[in-house]
Amino acid sequence: MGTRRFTDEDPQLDALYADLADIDLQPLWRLSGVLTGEPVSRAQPYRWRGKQLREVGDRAGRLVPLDKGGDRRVLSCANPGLGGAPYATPTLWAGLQHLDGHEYAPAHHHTPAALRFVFEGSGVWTLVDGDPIHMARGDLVLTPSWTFHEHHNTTADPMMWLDVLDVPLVSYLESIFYEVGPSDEVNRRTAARSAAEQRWALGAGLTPVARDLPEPPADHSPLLVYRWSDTDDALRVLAGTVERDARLRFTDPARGTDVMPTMRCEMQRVPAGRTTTPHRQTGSRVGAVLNGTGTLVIAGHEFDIEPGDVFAVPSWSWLTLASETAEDLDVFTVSDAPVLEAIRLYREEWREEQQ
Ligand code: 1HN
Repeated sequence: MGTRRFTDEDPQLDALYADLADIDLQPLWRLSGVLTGEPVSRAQPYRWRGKQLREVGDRAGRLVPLDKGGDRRVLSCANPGLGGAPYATPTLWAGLQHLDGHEYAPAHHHTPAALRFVFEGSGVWTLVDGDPIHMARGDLVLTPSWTFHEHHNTTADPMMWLDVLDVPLVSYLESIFYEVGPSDEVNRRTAARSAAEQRWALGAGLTPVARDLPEPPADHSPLLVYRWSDTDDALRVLAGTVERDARLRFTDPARGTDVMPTMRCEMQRVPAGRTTTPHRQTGSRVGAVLNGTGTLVIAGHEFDIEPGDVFAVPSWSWLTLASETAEDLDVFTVSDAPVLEAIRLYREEWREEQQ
């Protein structure tokens, strides 16, 4: 008997429960919580402080060497509601990666998709299937499922960035595959502009046409990096036209869809002194503060935020962002919304305040 045994005062019913347990069956009429009126998340609304992440990241950099085996020096944001799992939300991994000056993290690939978001610094190159992508502050870099990726630091200074992956989702679906790179060769290539940008970041709405151009990959955006200068310009223009906050979605330039099948990436600018309309959606989100300070309210829990902070928003939890008056608040978010949309479970709503 491996399953739960229910009991009852009626000896006949009790005997039934004993027999059910013997053959690993459970009576639905005794189970509670199978269906809830609306989503209930085990994840807690949570905020990790950028200052603390930087401090412990630096210490890990001094104490923990990078092994040759493809290891990464990563500190995972572990949501206290998730029973000790190293996950920020039930579907998303968020972690801070530290690469020392001149260090090299060798190539590997895995079925979980990853993205990098840079809070500060520059000088690390991530090679995605050999294409060298320079990483700098505010950049979003994609390493889609099963693409080989390696990181190397050309400077003498350490660099840290945020990694977000769909590891918990792929793990739950029992579909993790992982392999180290095809050779031990250390590839320290650099390039002024990645091949992906030379083809897919020519300018808004401009797509190259030639007989010999390969088709874009079917499963993810062919553009592997979204530069902060472009995002910042777009936010500035958009913020000038909206009442409250400007929100941009990072999209596949070939198809207009989300950048990867499992993760939606957005950047939100809350102009100085403004507050967003409370919003909630099914599925969970991870947020990262790039600029500005303010207040974050998740399901009634209030957190002050500043650059470098990372936060977790559980499914169906109201989220409000308020910037302080001094400067604009720029927040990067990742959600599992493309997955929920694909299986028709996505819902969202805004709460218009009564005034
Ligand atoms: C991974 O492969 C990287 O390659 C970073 O940089 C974080 C977290 C969980 C599993 C694999 C990387 C990761 C990871």
